[in-house]
Amino acid sequence: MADPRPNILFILADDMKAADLEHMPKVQGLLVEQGVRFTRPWVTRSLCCPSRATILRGQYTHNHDVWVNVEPSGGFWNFFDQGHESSTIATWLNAAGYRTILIGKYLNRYGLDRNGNRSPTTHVPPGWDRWHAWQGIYGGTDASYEINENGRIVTHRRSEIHDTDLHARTAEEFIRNTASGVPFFVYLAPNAPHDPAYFAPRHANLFTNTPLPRPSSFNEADVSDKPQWVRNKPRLSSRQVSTLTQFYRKRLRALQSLEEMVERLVNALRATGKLSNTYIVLTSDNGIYLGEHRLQAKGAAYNASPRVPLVIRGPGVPRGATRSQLVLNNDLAPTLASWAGVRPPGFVDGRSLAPLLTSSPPATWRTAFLVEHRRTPEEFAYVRAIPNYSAVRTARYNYVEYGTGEKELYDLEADPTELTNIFNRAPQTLRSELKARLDALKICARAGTSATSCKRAEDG
Ligand SMILES: [Ca+2]
Ligand SMILES: [Ca+2]
Repeated sequence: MADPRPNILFILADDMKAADLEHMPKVQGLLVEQGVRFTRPWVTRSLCCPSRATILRGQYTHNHDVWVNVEPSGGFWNFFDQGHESSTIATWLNAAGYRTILIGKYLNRYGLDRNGNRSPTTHVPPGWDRWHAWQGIYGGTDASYEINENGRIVTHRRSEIHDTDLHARTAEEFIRNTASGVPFFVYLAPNAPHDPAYFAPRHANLFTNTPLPRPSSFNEADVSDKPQWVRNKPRLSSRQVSTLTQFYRKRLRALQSLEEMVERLVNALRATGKLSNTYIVLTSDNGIYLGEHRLQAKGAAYNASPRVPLVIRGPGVPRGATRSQLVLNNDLAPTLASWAGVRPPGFVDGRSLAPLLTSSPPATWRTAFLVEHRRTPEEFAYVRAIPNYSAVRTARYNYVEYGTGEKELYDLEADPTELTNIFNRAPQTLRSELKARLDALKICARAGTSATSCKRAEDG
């Protein structure tokens, strides 16, 4: 008998900004207008590998303990050594009868040895029926990339097929070849638009004059309110702005392949009669700074890096709606689990978004969440430059405590681009309230302690 449970197509871009959606008309027509767009989606650690560990397990970083992209404090081997692969969204759904596939990026440094040297691997983690994961960093070199295709390492030349196009083909074949009545889960994680933002030759002439966005925080003129690590940064030079502009245009070109992939997969779902019973999610593992507050790259607490896009369409989801609740990458695994009728393990910190995808969402929702950062000596310079911090965000405030003792507080209603740190003039009651929320959140659900659950700490 046919299984009535819905299919899940989960698309995870790499370093995509929420504002990039404005340049993606196919995604607008096929996903945004057909479903719910979240206006306040965040990641709780804005760096690739930690965020992907969170997406796979539904936990805050301090609870999965994969802090960075590189071993020993992060990376694939850290996730592997902790045994995390034995319980992920893939194992939960697979055990419940879902047919599963991962396509694209798994975890940073998968396909490298523990010293970071190239070491192609045929390892396929539990829970995945089919496996098409890149080897190494950024999926390869300018000339080629290697993919572990179900235990066989295959080299593809970029001159023959762009990586996102290959992923689209793999996903389409999987969708078409999975028998009707067998629910499937596609975890589709293209490189786009991550640096170096490889794009297909057919998109080379697009966006040649598109200007770099310049929000009011762009190249912030006065950083005297900011902590030392930001004050140390000079204003961006015209040469740097030019480089960022070129990078921005390359990113938009790379995202055109993602646009076409979405269209191709929606068409395949429609042609096979599966579209009406498939949830499609589009999000990113983190955002990025393209000059905001003089910054580039990611990892800091200012909004452009922890803010991501999040769009969901599917059975029963209202069309063309928006939701402004605070939603997190922690919530993705429990949401997918709830669609599959699976109860997630007790270690999960996030909560299912399913109640927000009805026409009458609940009146109460989390009122705060944690954004966290630890630097380690082995990490990239842009990560090392940011002192350790823990931050609490509410609908109105962003409060950051650094390991240096420095503090920041932004009133997001009065100052949505975080230009003026008001910590020193904020009322003591507000400071105390935010500090109490932060203190509870930064240890929430810590194993082996009596710390309160993260859900409770978020609800306040
Ligand atoms: Ca990323
Ligand atoms: Ca300022």
